[in-house]
Amino acid sequence: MISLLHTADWQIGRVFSQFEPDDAAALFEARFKVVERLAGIAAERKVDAVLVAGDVFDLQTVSDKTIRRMFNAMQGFAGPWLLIPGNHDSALSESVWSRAERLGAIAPNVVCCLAPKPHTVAGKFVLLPAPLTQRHTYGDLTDWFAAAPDDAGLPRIGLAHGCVQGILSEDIDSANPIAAGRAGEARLDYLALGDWHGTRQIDERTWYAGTPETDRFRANESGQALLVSIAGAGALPEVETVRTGQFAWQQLEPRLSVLSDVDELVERLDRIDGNDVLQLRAHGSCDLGAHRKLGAALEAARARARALVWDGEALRLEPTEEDIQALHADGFVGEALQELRVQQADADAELARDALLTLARILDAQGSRTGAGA
Ligand SMILES: [Mn+2]
Repeated sequence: MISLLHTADWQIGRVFSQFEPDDAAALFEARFKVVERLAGIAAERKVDAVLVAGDVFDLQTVSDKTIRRMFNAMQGFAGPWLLIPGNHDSALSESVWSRAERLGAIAPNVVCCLAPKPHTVAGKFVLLPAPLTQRHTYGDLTDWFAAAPDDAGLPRIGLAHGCVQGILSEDIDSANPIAAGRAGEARLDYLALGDWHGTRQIDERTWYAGTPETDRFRANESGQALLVSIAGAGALPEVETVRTGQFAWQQLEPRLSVLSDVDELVERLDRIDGNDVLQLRAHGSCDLGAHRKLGAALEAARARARALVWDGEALRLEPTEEDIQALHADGFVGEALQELRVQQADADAELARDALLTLARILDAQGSRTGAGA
């Protein structure tokens, strides 16, 4: 019986420049923390090894400090860690891996598999790694697995990074291809894959672990790792998913047309907490009162969320007659307001909406100062 913790796509050193600096820093930090959690799970479940299926680092140019911190984060599990490079951290002649070696950052229980040759791990299984030595390859690096000899009837475990052909990609020219059916053809007991950021089963012996900490919107089933148990050579693996991620990334595209739509969105915003990373792109239209309510809910949510990106470009502001009257805009300002309402339907819609919003905001603020607007 062997047990393995399969993970991939740590993308250590990833910079989240689409967010505000404090949020970006926390998300950068979360990628080290999840490695510590993985080490904790491996120790607690007493696995025989941890397999990391590539894209351990996000970039070849991460700092020396980042390299050291990554290996430090693995210290909670003293058993074997087996890593391969992926397309982001491929084993070029000068790479993040050769730098880690020079820094002396790699603990003796950590094996960075930079060449395609079998490793017998702790006398318990044979690991067949398919490291990427360049960012893109067009040959299948797992081709050699079938010819690798058996070792005293030990389970055969493959470790690779790329795209299973015909399943994740119909394109036969896609980079870093892995033949469908490789596990069966190469007599593997389990094939541990990386590159796809969500957990995904390909066949009864082949899985993508997904990234243990979500790093993008539209990464379904990410934020987990796989605990794999194999009774012995030839037995089918039992695979259990384990939750590892802290942050929940969600992308919402609410369409607002009636007041209850706004209320629903405000309720959703009120439930946001510090583990939410949210992107909101609103469509449709709302009146001034609803817009004010939404604005207040957004500001409050922004201070609670880990990150919140609001895109209101496609949201039209449609002040009602009451809105306009409540602004007490008459004469020239009143006419300008009416004109901007009309122009929102035209080519300069964006400009008109911004102008309308600005004007409404100014009038609103003046109104509340003089007590007229309430
Ligand atoms: Mn990749």
